[in-house]
Parts: sequence; structure tokens; C-alpha cells
Amino acid sequence: ADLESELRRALRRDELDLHYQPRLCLKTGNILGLEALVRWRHPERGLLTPNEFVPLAEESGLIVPLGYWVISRALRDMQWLRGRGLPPLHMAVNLSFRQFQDSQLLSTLNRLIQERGVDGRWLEFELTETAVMRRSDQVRKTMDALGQLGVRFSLDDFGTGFSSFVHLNSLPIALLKIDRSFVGGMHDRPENRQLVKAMIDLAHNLNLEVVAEGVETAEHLALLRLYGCHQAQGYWISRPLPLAELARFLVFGS
Ligand code: G
Ligand code: G
Ligand code: MN
Ligand code: NA
Repeated sequence: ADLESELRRALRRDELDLHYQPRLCLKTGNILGLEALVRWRHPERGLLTPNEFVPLAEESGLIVPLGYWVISRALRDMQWLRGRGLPPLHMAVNLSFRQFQDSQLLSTLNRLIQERGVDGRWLEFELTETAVMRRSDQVRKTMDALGQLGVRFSLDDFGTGFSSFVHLNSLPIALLKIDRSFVGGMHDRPENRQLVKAMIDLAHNLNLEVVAEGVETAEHLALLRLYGCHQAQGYWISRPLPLAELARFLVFGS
């Protein structure tokens, strides 16, 4: 069978899984959020990462049902974590433009939030620059409608696309996520440090929360602190973890 029909089947057979990557608050040193990252436990090929099937899901439209599965599972796991007495965490879910455009997004999200009994304010959607900047009037309407449910938006892979500052300021975006390509080069490349610092300053000036991705070393973290970055995500803090390991990490810190 081709990968598309296999993915269709995977959705029915519950072969998908979510891993969660913790996000660290640099001010308090606490974990304050998670990013949900989808995985496919393929019966023959093993664990597949999103770049091996998300593009296909986007082309075929399967990303829409897949995305609802992701949101539903993430909300369920948030409740599971609460049930274990852990403090509430923000949950960030990646959203493709195709999902964002789906006419059922608002009603489905509303239903899922009700079903899972989660306050929408703990949910965050990560959109890429290219998605957000495309058709701003329609994009804004959708963002405002979802915002009514309390959902916040972050701009993912910030710095790699092209952001018009006009849109940055006029769309209801709460967070910038600095792409890991900038963060990773901070050791050896002064210009990368300057870019990261400039992006953090920009976020401060626009009153946005700023998250650095791809934080892989103590030195990265120290520089980000120095520049006033709010939050950090990356292997230095934790890899994306399956739910049970995440729970252990949150309780024992390793
Ligand atoms: O884990 P990593 O390889 O795990 O993720 C790679 C990319 O896949 C990320 O850039 C992320 O934006 C995207 N991605 C991960 N999970 C999802 C998801 O549930 N939906 C969508 N649309 N993209 C995702
Ligand atoms: O594009 P997006 O930011 O949504 O994708 C997150 C991706 O980055 C996932 O594939 C995740 O596994 C990966 N990732 C998370 N932390 C690190 C890190 O510290 N270094 C690298 N190279 N990749 C990371
Ligand atoms: Mn992301
Ligand atoms: Na990113």
C-alpha cells in the first residue's frame, strides 16, 4: 500500500503518538509549557518523525483529521497530568495552514475543549510565518474567533520566513519562537548572537513573549538569559518525551 493509505489506516488503528518537549521559564527555572510533537509508530518502518509524513498529510488533506487527533490527545494528556497532581502547563500544538483554514476548526476545537474539560487558555497554536503572513484578513478573523476560546498563538520558526512587522503587530500573536538555526550557531558565530539578541529585543518592544528553540548547551542558555529571553526549549533541557517519561521528568527533573 502507498504511504497515504497507510496513514489513513494509521489514524483508524491508533498508530500515532505524541511526544512532549518541555519549555523552561528562564526567570523561575520552572517548566511552564510543553510542545506536542506527533510520531507515527509504523508497524514495519518503526517510529516515524513528522518530516517523514506531515508533508504527505498536508498534500492529501489528511492533516485535518490528523490534526484533530493531535489536539484531542494533547487535551486528554493535559488532564492526565493534572490528575497526577502536577501543576497546569501550557500546551503548544503545531498547526499547518491547511488545518487553520478548515471551516470546522472553531466548532471542533470548541467541542474538544468541552469534552476534555480543559480551559482553552492553556492551549497554544504554533503557526509558521509563511502561514500567518499569507492572507492576513482571513487569518485574523480565524485567530480572533479562536482567541475567544482563550487560545494563544505563537509564531514558529521565527526568523526563517519573512515577517512583515505590520502583521507582527496587528495579528493577535502572543509569542515568538526563535528558530533553532539561529540559536545553534551562537557559539561560533557572533552574527548569530546579534540576530538572536535583536529578535529578543524586538519581542520585548512588541510586548511579546519570546521562546528560544534548539537550546543544546549551557552556554546557549547563559547567553539567552543575558539577552533577556523569557523561555527556552531544546535538548539541553529535555528531548521530546513520551507521556510517561514526561511525567517522570516533571516530578523528578530528569
Ligand atoms: O519532532 P520534530 O521532528 O519532531 O518535528 C518536526 C516538525 O514537524 C516540526 O517543525 C513541527 O512543526 C512539525 N510537527 C510536529 N508535530 C506536528 C503536528 O502535530 N501537526 C503539524 N501540522 N505539524 C507538526
Ligand atoms: O519546527 P518546530 O519547531 O515545531 O520543530 C521542533 C523540532 O525541533 C522537532 O523536530 C524537535 O524534535 C526538534 N528539536 C527540539 N529540540 C531540539 C534541539 O535542541 N536541537 C535540535 N537539533 N532539534 C531539536
Ligand atoms: Mn513548533
Ligand atoms: Na520551530
